Amino acid sequence: MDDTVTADPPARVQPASAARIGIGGPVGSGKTALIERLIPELGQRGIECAVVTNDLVTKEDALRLQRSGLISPDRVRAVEAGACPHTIIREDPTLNIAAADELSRQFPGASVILIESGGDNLASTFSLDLVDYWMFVIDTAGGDDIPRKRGPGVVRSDLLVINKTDLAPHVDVDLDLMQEQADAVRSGRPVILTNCRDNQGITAVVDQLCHDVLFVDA
Ligand SMILES: Nc1nc2c(ncn2[C@@H]2O[C@H](COP(=O)(O)OP(=O)(O)OP(=O)(O)O)[C@@H](O)[C@H]2O)c(=O)[nH]1
Ligand SMILES: [Mg+2]
Repeated sequence: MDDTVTADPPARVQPASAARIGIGGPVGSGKTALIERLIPELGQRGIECAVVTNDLVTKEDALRLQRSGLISPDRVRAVEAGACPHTIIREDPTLNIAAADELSRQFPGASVILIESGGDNLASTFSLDLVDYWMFVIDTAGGDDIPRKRGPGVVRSDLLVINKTDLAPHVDVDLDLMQEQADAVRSGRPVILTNCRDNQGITAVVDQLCHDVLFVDA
């Protein structure tokens, strides 16, 4: 008698779903500029991505990325936020979840979906129903007192990016002090300085994402 136990066929291996990474921050701090720098750096490491943008009543940022030549235009979706950009990333993120789901279905090889919030104030945060991880982007020209003001984005984001370091000397910002004050309110969560104009600090951001959210060696 054949007493071999026939095992159930192995469950189909599901591709790990794409990590959803939110990018929030005040108007003009450099969220889209950061995405423009992250896409090639991720690509060099073999990490495919797709992008969801949120603008108030236009598709400006999506069009900018689609025309950039950095990413296939069909990997970029625009969500129009209407009057309150934070509402659709926090209170009711349904539209953003639908856009990210659609990109995941269409591009199963994508490991990362970057979700740019519409530019908002220091209080904006992401719903954890929408993202696995979120960055908050501020810039030196917004003032070195921003970390001291302890807004939720500065304090609670997984990664704080202080962009436009090139402008610091022109706006009398002491970068070391700004970083020190940011560190002081973040209970050990990371802070990275970037200059998206000259592509500085981007490697450090991608290293951090690889370590914290993609779980691949940097
Ligand atoms: N000097 C300098 N300018 C930058 C840097 N990063 C972005 N900018 C400029 O800052 C302006 C705003 O950048 P965006 O990337 O559009 O900012 P954003 O946060 O996406 O803006 P919204 O989506 O409108 O909230 C643009 O003119 C960028 O060229 C930087 O590191 N240094
Ligand atoms: Mg933008």
